[in-house]
Amino acid sequence: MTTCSTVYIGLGSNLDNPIYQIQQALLALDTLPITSLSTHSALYQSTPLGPQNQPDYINAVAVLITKLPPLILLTELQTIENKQGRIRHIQRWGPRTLDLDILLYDNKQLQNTRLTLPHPGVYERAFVLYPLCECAPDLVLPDGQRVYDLMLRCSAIGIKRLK
Ligand code: ROI
Repeated sequence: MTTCSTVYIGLGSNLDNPIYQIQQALLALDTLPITSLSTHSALYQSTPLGPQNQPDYINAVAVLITKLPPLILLTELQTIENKQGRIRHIQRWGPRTLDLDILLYDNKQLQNTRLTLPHPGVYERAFVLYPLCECAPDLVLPDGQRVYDLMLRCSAIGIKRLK
């Protein structure tokens, strides 16, 4: 018998109607096998991290309850990204139609060529921490840090919660 895991997914888009892309991705997450979408944050608009000559991003965080193991879940997320027209470019940190990152998978710590858990962005990126804290303000990372404290320490400049 496999037990259920709680997984936090970071969503991001800055191409081809980003709000629509995020809404479609939330619907797609809810249809994954042996998985349910527990909740999700509001949508946030954020200035790009990386090259500035690209549109603002729309970001959100979703909480999944799943029996899919991490690497199977990762493959499922990549399938959703590809279906929503993601093209992988050579430019590092360039614009994208849809990015789905596994931020946290229970308290797992993992480092291999395909996946690093927790996602490094969880420690410092406002566009991850603000929506994450909305979903789980009491969440504690595997190293004992509270996401709420990390959020307070990072600047809110360039990030706006959408109504
Ligand atoms: N910048 C913002 N604001 N939001 C993102 O989701 C995002 N994703 C990325 C890079 C290019 C690093 N910058 C981003 O992959």
